[in-house]
Amino acid sequence: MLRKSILFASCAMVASPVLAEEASFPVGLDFSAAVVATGLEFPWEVTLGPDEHLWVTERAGKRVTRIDPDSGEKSTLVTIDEVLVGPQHEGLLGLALHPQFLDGSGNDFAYVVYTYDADPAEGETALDRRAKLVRLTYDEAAGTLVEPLDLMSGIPAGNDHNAGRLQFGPDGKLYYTTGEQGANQFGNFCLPINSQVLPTEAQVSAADWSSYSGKILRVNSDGSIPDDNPTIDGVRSHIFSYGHRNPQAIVFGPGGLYEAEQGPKSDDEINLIVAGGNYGWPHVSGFQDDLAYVYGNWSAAPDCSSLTFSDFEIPEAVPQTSETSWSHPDYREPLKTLWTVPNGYNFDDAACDGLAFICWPTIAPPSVDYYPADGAIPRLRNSLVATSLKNGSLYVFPLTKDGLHTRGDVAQLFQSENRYRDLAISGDTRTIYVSTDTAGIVRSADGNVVQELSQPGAILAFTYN
Ligand SMILES: [Ca+2]
Ligand SMILES: [Ca+2]
Ligand SMILES: [Ca+2]
Repeated sequence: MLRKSILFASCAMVASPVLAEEASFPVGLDFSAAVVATGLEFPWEVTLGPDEHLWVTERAGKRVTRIDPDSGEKSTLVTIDEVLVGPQHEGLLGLALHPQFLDGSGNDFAYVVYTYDADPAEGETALDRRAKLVRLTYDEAAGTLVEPLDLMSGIPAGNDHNAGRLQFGPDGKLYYTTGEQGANQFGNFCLPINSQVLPTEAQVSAADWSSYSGKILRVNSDGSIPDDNPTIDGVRSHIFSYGHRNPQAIVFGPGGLYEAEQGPKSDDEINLIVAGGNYGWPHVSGFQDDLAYVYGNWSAAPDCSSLTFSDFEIPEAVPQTSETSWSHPDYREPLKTLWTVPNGYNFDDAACDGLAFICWPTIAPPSVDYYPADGAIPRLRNSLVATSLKNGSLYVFPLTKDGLHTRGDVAQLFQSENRYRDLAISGDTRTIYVSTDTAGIVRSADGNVVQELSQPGAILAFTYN
């Protein structure tokens, strides 16, 4: 056994000033924690296959790795040289296994999303960053993924917020999330946010996917557009929903398709996704309440590149609009926000070691899973479980029976000094596997900024005793 025992806080209450009144219950769960595997290069997706093994993408390692969760034994199924790797957001991202994988029907396909340079001849100085959806075939006897087949390519990508989660729906369609590439902030502050931009009929006919930023796509397993996708603004495309920021997290559950989305300085969102829904970004963050957010459109400022970006002050040259000045017939509010704060909230906390973002009232959720109503762990039943990159924790969102709403308290579990990237639930529902980033910054339980992670590049297992 390669497992090592490690010490974790088994549970903690939510430390949010806004949710203080909701953070009242002790979870009282009895878990043990173990390290299943280490030495992974930014493990990104972890998914449990029908072979009872963990299928893991390594974002920076460009590999799909198969791990025996009991012994920790690893094998590389494929290394994809074409993958373009960056410090945080570029590389080998989502993975989904065909719903009939290894059932004898011949559909032994693994689907992956990754970033690549669409113009490699230009070399490193002129990266044309794009993303693609590729199908691989599993050769079980050889233990390899072979015969790569491009299903969609030329999808917008950048050096920030590429989302990239893949999930099969109960309808047999692939759901694929795309980010807004971190447009309108930091080094990309003069790039427009395209989350509200929709394709024309001519673009769809020409397989021009350049408007697929800040979207959730619904795709046939051969890459084509499903006949029953929504017609949005008169055009049917791969787009299932739009108006997203960085929608890295999706999962199906009793209410349909759930999504967790990373907000700007506040207001991460939990959404229930409907066909053709507009989720508001960048006009609205969280609820349409004009609290601690206005849309400052830097790209619309005259001579944007002469400006200096600030997260705290929007210059007069940058057009600003309030949330409530925007409306759209298909707008959908979130189920929940983490967290909404009042106007005047101090986002530039001097106590945060010059790394104010780590103290912002968000959790940065990169993945979400559904814990079944008949699962073994009573307190998690019929809940969404999201990972947090900033707080090294899982967050638990109980659902109403019909799954259409969240209810009651949000619990924070298993806090450690790690960035939790993705999770998977074991077949017996007693163990939650979590992948951790290889490097990065987190906030510890006592509120300090931590730059050295305790279990980097690992798969952790939290087992209910
Ligand atoms: Ca997963
Ligand atoms: Ca929204
Ligand atoms: Ca708001």
